[in-house]
Order: sequence, then structure tokens, then C-alpha cells
Amino acid sequence: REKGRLMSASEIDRTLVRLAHQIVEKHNGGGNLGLVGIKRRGVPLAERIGKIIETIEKQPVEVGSLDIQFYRDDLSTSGPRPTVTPGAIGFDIADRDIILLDDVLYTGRTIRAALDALFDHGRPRSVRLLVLIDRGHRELPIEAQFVGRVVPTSSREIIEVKLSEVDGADQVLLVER
Ligand code: 3GP
Ligand code: 5GP
Ligand code: MG
Repeated sequence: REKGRLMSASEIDRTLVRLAHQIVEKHNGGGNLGLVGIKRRGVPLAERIGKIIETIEKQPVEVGSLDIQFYRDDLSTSGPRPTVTPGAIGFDIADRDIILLDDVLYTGRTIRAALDALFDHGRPRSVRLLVLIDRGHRELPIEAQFVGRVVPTSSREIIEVKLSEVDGADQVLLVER
């Protein structure tokens, strides 16, 4: 049951522009950056923010992706075992300043697993986290440095993040399960 719209398409656009500027500010132009989107919806976020940074800084930005399903430590409770997509991030992360990107941050377990997967591929110089929505309920000491919006939720609520590349249109909804 839909309880309200948290972000419209244009609000998502403006938020991504702000986040891109914050990344460039923090990373002194971003020449050493690598963006890694967590599948599925972290990937279009990474691609979009990468394009915005390229427009701001007029230099290319590495963008890749990680499928962390295999690494989750709570698969036993989250239904059938998902298929593993092994392998490549898409660029060499060694000595880069990596930004992990995901749509929603909740318990933090996905990000813990993503860090594991990342370090299987090399040693980045630094890792920061960007999420479109932080919905609270952390179970691990994990925090995002770049946040679109903090949305306190109950455990019965879900954030529906819709992105045109995956869902045909952009919006963020608050839904009661
Ligand atoms: P997304 O990452 O493409 O947005 O994790 C698989 C999908 O299931 C996610 O897709 C996410 O939208 C959705 N999802 C909703 N609630 C949960 C949850 O509590 N845990 C996980 N892993 N996924 C959830
Ligand atoms: P965590 O591992 O932090 O508990 O959950 C984060 C992952 O689960 C993210 O990749 C995200 O896609 C998904 N997730 C958890 N809660 C929600 C939610 O309310 N909405 C959406 N869209 N995804 C969620
Ligand atoms: Mg996600």
C-alpha cells in the first residue's frame, strides 16, 4: 500500500547533481575516482553520477558494478539462493578512491558484503559510500558519506526506488508491506 511519494523524477535529478558536486568537492576534482554501483539499481545511479561528474570536471570517470548477492551472510533467511554473478567490476580498483553506490541503505549487510567483494579485486586507496535513501535500522557499524535523503522507516515499510533504466520511470515511494 502506497503511503506517499518521497521523491519525484526532478527531485531525483537535483539530488544526483548535488551528490556529484559533493563527491567532486571531497575528492579534489575526482581524477582518481572509481564509481562502483551495486546491482541492480546502484548501477544506473553510478552511471548517472559518473556522467554528471564528467560534465563538471571535463574528464572521464571510471564506472563499474558489483553483484554482491553471493556474499550476503543472511541468504538462508531471504529465500532461494540467488544466482552468482562472478567477476569483473569493469576497471582496476587498485589505488583508486572508490565510491560504492546503492539505492537504499538498511541493515548495512549488503555494504559489508560489497566491501568483501571489492577487496577480492584489489586494494583501493579509499572507499566511501553513497546511497539515495538511508532508511535506518543499521545492524553493523556502516555509514554513508554521501546521502540523498534520510528517511526514518518502520520495519513494515519499504522504500520503492524506481529508476527509468530498470523500471521505465523515476520516482521514490514509501510503501507499507
Ligand atoms: P535493487 O537493489 O535493484 O533496488 O536486493 C534485491 C532487490 O530487492 C533490491 O533491488 C531491492 O529493491 C529489493 N529489496 C527490498 N527490500 C529488500 C531487503 O530488505 N533486502 C534486499 N536485499 N533487497 C530488498
Ligand atoms: P541492507 O543490506 O543494508 O539491509 O539492505 C540494503 C540492500 O537491500 C540494498 O541493496 C537495497 O536494494 C535493499 N533494500 C533494503 N531495504 C530496502 C527498501 O526499503 N527498499 C529498497 N528499494 N531496497 C531495499
Ligand atoms: Mg540496492
